[in-house]
Amino acid sequence: MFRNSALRYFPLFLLLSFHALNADAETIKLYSFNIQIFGASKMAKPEAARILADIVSQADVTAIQEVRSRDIAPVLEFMKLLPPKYAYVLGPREGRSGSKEQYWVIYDTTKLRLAAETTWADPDDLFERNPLGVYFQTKDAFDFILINNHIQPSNAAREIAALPEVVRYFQELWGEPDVVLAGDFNADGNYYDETMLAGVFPENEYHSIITNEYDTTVALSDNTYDRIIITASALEDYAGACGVIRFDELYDFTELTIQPQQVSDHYPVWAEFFVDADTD
Ligand SMILES: [Ca+2]
Ligand SMILES: [Ca+2]
Ligand SMILES: [Ca+2]
Ligand SMILES: [Ca+2]
Repeated sequence: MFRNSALRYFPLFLLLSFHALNADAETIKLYSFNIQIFGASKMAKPEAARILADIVSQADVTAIQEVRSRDIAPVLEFMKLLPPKYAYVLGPREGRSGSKEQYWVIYDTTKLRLAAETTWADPDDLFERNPLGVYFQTKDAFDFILINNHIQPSNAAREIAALPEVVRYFQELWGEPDVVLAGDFNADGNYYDETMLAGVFPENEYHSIITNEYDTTVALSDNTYDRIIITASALEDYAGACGVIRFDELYDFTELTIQPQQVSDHYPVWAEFFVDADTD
């Protein structure tokens, strides 16, 4: 009896854990990184630029926040530090004041095809920096929308509460349910009560990958400003691996003339996705 039922459940167990056990299953690595006031002065620190480029070169796609430059030259200069397989999407200059920021998405063209990109029009002016949506297709089944945000700290509760509307907009626009929300949500500390996220992104519709216990700041303070949140349909695509990249520990700063804070005040956050598990 026992033997029979054990046998009956064995194939189901194998099926469910196939991807988790198969280290060879092809995946893509997605990063989100606030690179803190990116422009000519950051590029004038070659050590900082080189570390940023080294980090981005290890991802298949990186959602970058805080490009702050009137001129595209620093962006073009940075791209030259990357292998030529990388291309990018640069959003429009966003912001209510004179201080403008652009979203930047850098992706590996051998892994991802850019299907569409556009900025949320924000008809009620809810966002300081209107989120950028980018629709990607992998060579295999997985296709998804990446939404890049940099939430305004002083208005975090209102902007974060509006994100599900942005998700639905892009889902309908491109007929694609899989959404990866990534960026600097400023969703912790004095800006935001992180326990509110569970209400904005309920478990039956969303899955939080970078959860409240992660520290995404280089400073000694412990805050989960940077987040990756996916829609429920993308849970089948999530490979279960995620984290924070502690570049202050990965690179030997005692050998350098800069401090980790001159690279950025944020750590990158990352998540890995299967390319062949997508059913929608
Ligand atoms: Ca899909
Ligand atoms: Ca936290
Ligand atoms: Ca910290
Ligand atoms: Ca899916």
